[in-house]
Amino acid sequence: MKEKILERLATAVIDGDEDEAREGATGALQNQIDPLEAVEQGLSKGMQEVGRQFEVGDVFLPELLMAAGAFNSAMEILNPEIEAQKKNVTKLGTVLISTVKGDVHNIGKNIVTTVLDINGFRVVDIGIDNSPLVIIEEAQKANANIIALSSLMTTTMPAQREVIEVLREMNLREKFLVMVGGGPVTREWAEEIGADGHGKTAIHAVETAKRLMSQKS
Ligand code: B12
Repeated sequence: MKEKILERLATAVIDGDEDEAREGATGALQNQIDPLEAVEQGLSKGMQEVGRQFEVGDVFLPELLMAAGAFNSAMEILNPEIEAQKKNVTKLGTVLISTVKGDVHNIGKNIVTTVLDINGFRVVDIGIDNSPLVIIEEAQKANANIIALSSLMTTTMPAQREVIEVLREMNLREKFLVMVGGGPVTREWAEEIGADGHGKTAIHAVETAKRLMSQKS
């Protein structure tokens, strides 16, 4: 049953079918499937497949947009349930999150924001396509402990490095922990650019953020 529902969610994203995605999400909740599992094992699996089809030229931009629409329709139903898992703990720290300059992908960043939030972090999400200076200014305004940078394209990964370089130039590198993530981002990349941590998934982002905060104190 569970496998069927997760597959239904994946297929709804692949087909870019918003109604089907909403129904699949409702079905997941009715069957007590953990909403985060529905995201990671259902919707995201479908999105990976759409990405693969796009890469080999089987689908084009309109299909990506439709897939994103279906993904977000399901999220509207799953989000309240994800947020209901919110733990009433003292805030663990503040995270300023942004997708980097030149990059408009926000689905993964939004999930990371929600999952950090329900796990006790105060999260300030400044959206997409922000320059290093804007990210750093906003991090200062928010009094952030961690700057989290999302990048979905190999072409925008260098913008993560740029944020770290500008922090150094402004003598602010010690003030913020920097965590990077997004599809093509690896541990090796994080080490190469001198980030403090990285995460492959939203759950991993929470583990990394907690580890960074505990190392700090
Ligand atoms: C949906 C999508 C779009 C949508 C985005 C809609 C939206 N609102 O976000 C639209 C249609 C707008 C789009 C546009 C483009 N896209 Co696009 N897109 C995708 C697709 C299919 C899925 C991305 C996604 O949402 N995944 C689902 C989420 C849940 O996963 P995720 O983002 O990876 O996030 C998870 C983790 O990575 C992690 N995470 C994410 N961020 C962070 C941050 C931190 C700090 C941490 C710790 C963790 C973390 O946690 C998340 C949850 O577990 C990918 C394919 C792929 N394999 O990723 C291509 C892809 C990213 N796109 C691609 C391209 C080329 C483009 C365009 C240039 C196409 C064009 N010709 O215009 C434009 C770029 C516009 C721009 N300037 O940014 C390429 C990039 C290739 C490259 N160079 O690397 C990809 C890889 C497709 C491909 N295989 O070719 N795209």
